[in-house]
Amino acid sequence: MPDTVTARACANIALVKYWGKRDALQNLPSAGSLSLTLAALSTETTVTYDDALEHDILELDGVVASPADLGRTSAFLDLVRSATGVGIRARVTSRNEFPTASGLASSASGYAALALAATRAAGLTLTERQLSILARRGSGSAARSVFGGFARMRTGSTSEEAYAEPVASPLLDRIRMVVAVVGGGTTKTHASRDAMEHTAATSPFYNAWLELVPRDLEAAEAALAAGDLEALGHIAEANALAMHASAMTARPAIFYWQPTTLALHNEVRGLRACGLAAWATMDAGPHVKVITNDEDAPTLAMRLKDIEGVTAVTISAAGPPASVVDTVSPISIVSLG
Ligand code: 2P0
Repeated sequence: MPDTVTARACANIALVKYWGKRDALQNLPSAGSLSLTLAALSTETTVTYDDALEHDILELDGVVASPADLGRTSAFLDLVRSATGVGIRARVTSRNEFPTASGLASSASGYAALALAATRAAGLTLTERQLSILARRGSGSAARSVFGGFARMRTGSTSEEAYAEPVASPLLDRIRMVVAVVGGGTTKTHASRDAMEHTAATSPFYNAWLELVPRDLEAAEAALAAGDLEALGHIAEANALAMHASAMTARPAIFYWQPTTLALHNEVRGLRACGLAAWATMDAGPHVKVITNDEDAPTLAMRLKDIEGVTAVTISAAGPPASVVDTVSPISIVSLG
């Protein structure tokens, strides 16, 4: 059994958002979702099981993790331990290779990389589908980061049916996302886990959101199949705005927008009116991600970085699936020594 495994996974940005659960314990989503995995936003995670440890240890970006982050990671590792029957505690080191101070730290890439490293280090090789189901238990969006390119999340009627799977599209090679970071990543936001629960519980628009998602998914998948970036972009932008409308109408409201967020949306709409491929999406924070193509991405990046309050701009192509990057087994340690 290898002792130490390092895995890498990329974050993903949803084109049709996941916003609400039907079962918080199993982390089952209320509706499907559709995403693009991004090469520029990756996480590398190393897991070592060590029988000398009395409890799990977690280091995030070079710093000892908070008790809350450690607790969530330990609960996730318990799922792996119960699957393997191995009770040994683990040392987990995770590093986000994201644009500096981006505030885009992602549970999606984090739990996808952890699911892969933790199972392989325990001697367990899961299928991609099993890995996606396991990653979902850590974070719903992580189920999608097991895959590269476009991924569709299924709601399923049981835990075993709630997994992501890759979606082929002729758009894969030329689609780009331009990520515009607002406020240097320092802006405090509501954690998405609590925010989606609060929205589902209190927004009068939440049912409308749930009715919309299957329609947007069907239209987005048709656009992917047809290679129609314009149709995909319009659906993604409208879907993100609908998600935010449901959050804003929660009581009390969850409001992720900053003045710079609105300025970015206006710029994207203006550039689109001038003929550029540009559609905005955003998640549980003030940052704006612009769906575009390889040709228009550099122009967009130049325009967006000049907007007041934008602190970083990154262009990303589609990213690869989660993968093991390094394995150190006890045998190789002996032979090296
Ligand atoms: C998404 N988000 O589809 C949506 C859009 C944020 C806004 O998935 O509670 O951190 O861990 O399952 O995965 C963020 O939610 O939530 C998210 P949990 P997660 O990307």
